[in-house]
Amino acid sequence: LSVEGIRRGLGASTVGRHLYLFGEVQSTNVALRSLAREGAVEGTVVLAESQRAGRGRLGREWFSPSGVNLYASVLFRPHFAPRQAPCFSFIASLAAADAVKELGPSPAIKWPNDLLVDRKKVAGALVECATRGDEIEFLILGIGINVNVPLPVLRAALGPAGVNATSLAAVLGQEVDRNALAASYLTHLDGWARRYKAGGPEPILAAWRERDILTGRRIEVRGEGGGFEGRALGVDGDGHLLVDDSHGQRHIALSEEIR
Ligand code: BT5
Repeated sequence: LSVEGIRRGLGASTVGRHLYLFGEVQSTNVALRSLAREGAVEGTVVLAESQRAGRGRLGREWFSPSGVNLYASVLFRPHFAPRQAPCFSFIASLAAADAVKELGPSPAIKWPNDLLVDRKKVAGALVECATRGDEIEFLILGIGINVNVPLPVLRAALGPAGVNATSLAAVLGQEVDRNALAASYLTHLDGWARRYKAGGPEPILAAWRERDILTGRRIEVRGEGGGFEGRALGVDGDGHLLVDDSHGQRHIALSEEIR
């Protein structure tokens, strides 16, 4: 990765105004959070070649080997209530989907923010918010994309979960230019953020629903208090997943794991 290489392909007005590229960090989300606390402007981006402690949702880990993938976090300072954050976060997977589609494969999105190619996960997004009272102080959208990591390495690192993961190089049968992919992702993210600003959640939700793989399917919901089976009905206006269980009871999933 190189800042010049990424800048060459970048066509964004806000995202990427400041671009930091690190060798190794604990987590790009954590590094960007420190910059945000020091007053970094909206659109500031942190990328790293590797992460010591890449984070997934719910305290899980994100496998982040060096020099082969993308780990990127982008800072937003939106003027909306914290309840709008989940829907806004959909722009990360939409932008990643656009960037991947330019390479060939047509990806699907699994709620809330997994990107799947051939039903296997190639990318995941993590949204983190800092709030002050009823307002968002800043919001960080982190994305990890498996780009050129060899499949055996990915599978060995993830254990049994590895069968559900893949990389772009594995899907395409050739290595992918990470600078070009990063530029494309950031450019699309900028576009989606502008669309959200102009039109609110609806255009985002409409695009997201087109790629959503869960709606209408039988699923298993796993939360802290146990799990249940049901049918996914789709997302509501807040970006939460609606599920009917086998007794016809309606549930609203906020952050649970779906299978
Ligand atoms: C996610 O979590 O999918 C969000 C991942 C976000 C990572 C980015 S990298 C840049 C930024 N900085 C960070 O520290 N994080 C963000 P979740 O839905 O919880 O998925 C995590 C689960 O996916 C793990 O429990 C594993 O089973 C699996 N997993 C871990 N690493 C993976 C990888 N590289 N590829 C595919 N699956 C993986």
